[in-house]
Amino acid sequence: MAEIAAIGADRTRGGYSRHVFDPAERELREWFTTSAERIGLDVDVDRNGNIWAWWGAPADGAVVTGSHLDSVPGGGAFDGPLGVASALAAVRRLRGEGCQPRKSIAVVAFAEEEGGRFGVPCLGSRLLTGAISPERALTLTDTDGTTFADAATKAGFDPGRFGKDDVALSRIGTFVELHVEQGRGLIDAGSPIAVGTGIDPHGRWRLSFTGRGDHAGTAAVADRNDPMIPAARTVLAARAAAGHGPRDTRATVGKLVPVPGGTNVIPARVDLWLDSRATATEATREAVTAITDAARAAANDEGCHVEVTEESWSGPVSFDARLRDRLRTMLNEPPLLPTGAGHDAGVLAAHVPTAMLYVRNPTGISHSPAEHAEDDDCEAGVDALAEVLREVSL
Ligand code: HGY
Ligand code: MN
Ligand code: MN
Ligand code: MN
Repeated sequence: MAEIAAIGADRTRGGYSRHVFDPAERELREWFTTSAERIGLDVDVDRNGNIWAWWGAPADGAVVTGSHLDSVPGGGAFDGPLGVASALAAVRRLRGEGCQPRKSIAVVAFAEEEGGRFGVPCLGSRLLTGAISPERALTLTDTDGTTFADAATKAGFDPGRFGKDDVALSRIGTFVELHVEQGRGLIDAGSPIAVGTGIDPHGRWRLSFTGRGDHAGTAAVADRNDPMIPAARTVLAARAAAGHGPRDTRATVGKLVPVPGGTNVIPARVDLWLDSRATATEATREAVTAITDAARAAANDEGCHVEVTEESWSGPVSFDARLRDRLRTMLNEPPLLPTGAGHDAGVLAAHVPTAMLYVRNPTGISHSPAEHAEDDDCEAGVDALAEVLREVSL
């Protein structure tokens, strides 16, 4: 992890900003390729921008491990890269021990897991599995208006080849993702590692409020149609729809963009993005309905209009019970951990036997520079992953 500590450091927001095909992420891709080749793996980039490092010929039924290299804006150092670095370290250890796996082993880094640039999470694994159409993916745009197609072309990919990759998918016999924990479960359990049970359903919605832009100093309030007002009421409605416990319904507005965005300008439009999650689909959907109903009522009160668009949905995930229990047995019964955080493992779980390992985060905070993992807990994660790869590849 130290080797990449300077890549994508965000001087203005703190933490790291590493987004698909941007300079920082491309530097991380180079780090991954160099590190993998240094331990004797063969690196291959698939048509959807995911990078694969192979120990043994790419063959069906391989044991695959890995995670992602990209981050949220101003994110922590461990979310994603810890899984990739631990996978490389585990493979290096097994090779150093002279391990002779019967199945090929691959380390993968999936593209745009956070959706930090183009808005849809797990874009690389969704493209691989067909969970998103290439048509929709290629037209996604970033805040500069650059399309995913243009960014991919600039990075040397052929947009015409993006899409479901049955060959790559058939090669995955088992997928195990190691990830820093994004919560307090392992702090409370007093354990360095845990085995994942599943992922809460969650989605992202874009709400665009349109009103009438005007001058902040001359437009009387009585005459205003200010989209910031219904946007602000929607933020409060999100909090009102959420529960307060760690496994209750969650609703978050982390991104709100007034247009044009001048201090002395009543915005013409305000876009906000809602992230909602719960342990059950119904609860998530109920929260979103309550929030969008409140948004429409607030827009109406202010003489504004609101357009609601579902940008992504990830249904509830339960990891393969047999594989989960097999990992638990071989790792001396570490705690089991549900999570509200999405992962590429959540996308793959619908297609191949999938498991997750978590490493303790002593702050319990993630998607923030405060995210952390201690060296000896990271070591425990590599020990566990090496054990799993050794067992599952025999
Ligand atoms: O948003 C998430 O849950 C994940 O970090 N992509
Ligand atoms: Mn994340
Ligand atoms: Mn992650
Ligand atoms: Mn003026």
